Amino acid sequence: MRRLVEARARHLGFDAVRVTRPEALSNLPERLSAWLSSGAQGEMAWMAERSDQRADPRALWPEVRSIIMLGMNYGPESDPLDLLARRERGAIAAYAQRRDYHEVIKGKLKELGGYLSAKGDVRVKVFVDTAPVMEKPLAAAAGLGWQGKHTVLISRELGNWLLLGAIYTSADLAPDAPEIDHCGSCRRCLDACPTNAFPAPYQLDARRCISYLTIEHAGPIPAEFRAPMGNRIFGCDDCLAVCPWNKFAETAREARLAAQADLAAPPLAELVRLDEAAFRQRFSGTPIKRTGRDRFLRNVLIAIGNSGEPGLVPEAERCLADASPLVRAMAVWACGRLSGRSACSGLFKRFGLGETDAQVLAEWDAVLGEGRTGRGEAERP
Ligand code: B12
Ligand code: SF4
Ligand code: SF4
Repeated sequence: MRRLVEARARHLGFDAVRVTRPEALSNLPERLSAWLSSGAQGEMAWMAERSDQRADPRALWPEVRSIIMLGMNYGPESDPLDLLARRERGAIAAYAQRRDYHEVIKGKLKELGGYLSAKGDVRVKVFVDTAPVMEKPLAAAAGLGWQGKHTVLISRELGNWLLLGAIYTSADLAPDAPEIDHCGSCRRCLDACPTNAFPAPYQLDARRCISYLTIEHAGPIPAEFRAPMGNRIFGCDDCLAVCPWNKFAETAREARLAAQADLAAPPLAELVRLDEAAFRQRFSGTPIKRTGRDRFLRNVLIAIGNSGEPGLVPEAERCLADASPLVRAMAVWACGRLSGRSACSGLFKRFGLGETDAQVLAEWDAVLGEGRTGRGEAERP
């Protein structure tokens, strides 16, 4: 049965397949609860909901006897770090420059699950990303790779450009041995992080991670992270890109995960002009649609503020009149960075005098100097 499943998985386009047992993860409840009680999950309240099920596959589904862990390679064609110097362009994380992997992998997991159930009295449940399942520790227990100091799963054969999926099954399948840690004394990923998001090796404080800030976080991005974001407008690949184990990585072989050329280095000047309809049309079927237009423009405006490009000043100024307070707030920041305080005094008279949103006014205050917007103490957020 195991051999058949493996062959079928490869035929479906998975690059790695291994098996573990639910009882293999004995230390997960403590590790997950330590992470949650430190608050590292930020606004991702769903990480704490059903945490008992997340940390123990049997609590999610008591029938589970074996867990098939699958990996699909999405190795980028060029080094993602190269794009960070092109400041008038937006840098989108490699996984998001292609079709939404949830759709691609879920379809294949269902096919594999169906194949398994057809072999006898076997029940299956398939998961990718969104269920309360800890895919990285499960994949490590199954020997697919190990969790590096950046916490992402690395395979000796494929590097760290791997997306994961899981099949819980009632079938008894022979488990694989877990992979051991091959990080050694290396700490390249920890040193590469632009926002110091690792309080210690193997631990990530999501609240400081650009991936979290640009995708999961809802409001204005805290000021201390805006400059380090550079031109990263959706996710971040820095800690992944520097890992030496990528020397074995190959480019994605699954055709549906091929990178889309127009997402490789999109001009910020183009992205900042997207309205709701154009945003939906441009990013339909990709992971980017998830943030919605306003949050995406928030990220683009931060990149514009970091660009140092005088040509982008009119674009940032136009957004001072945007209907979304979040976009207006980041437009104020971008104008402050590009044009400086005295130019912004004039802009405040044109765009800011009728402003009522507390977040936007706080950004004007930060650019013009406390109290320059004429608000009293009681009005400040
Ligand atoms: C929440 C989440 C995030 C959050 C938090 C990330 C995180 N590290 O937890 C944010 C939004 C920041 C994020 C970012 C990214 N994510 Co994400 N994310 C998830 C999600 C939904 C849950 C992860 C989770 O359970 N976190 C909770 C913490 C507690 O788990 P943990 O990292 O395993 O923590 C372990 C360590 O701290 C360890 N530990 C603690 N102390 C010690 C001490 C020692 C000595 C050791 C050895 C270990 C150790 O124990 C903990 C438990 O195992 C998974 C999908 C899923 N359902 O699993 C995808 C997932 C992890 N993400 C993925 C990806 C691709 C990314 C990004 C690369 C996207 C991008 N380019 O922007 C970045 C990578 C950032 C990074 N360095 O992690 C992939 C990773 C694939 C892989 N090869 O591992 C996943 C698996 C999605 C998928 N289906 O493919 N993500
Ligand atoms: S994804 Fe970027 S910000 Fe997040 S931990 Fe890695 S390097 Fe740091
Ligand atoms: S960069 Fe070095 S420390 Fe970080 S995950 Fe890769 S091997 Fe481990």
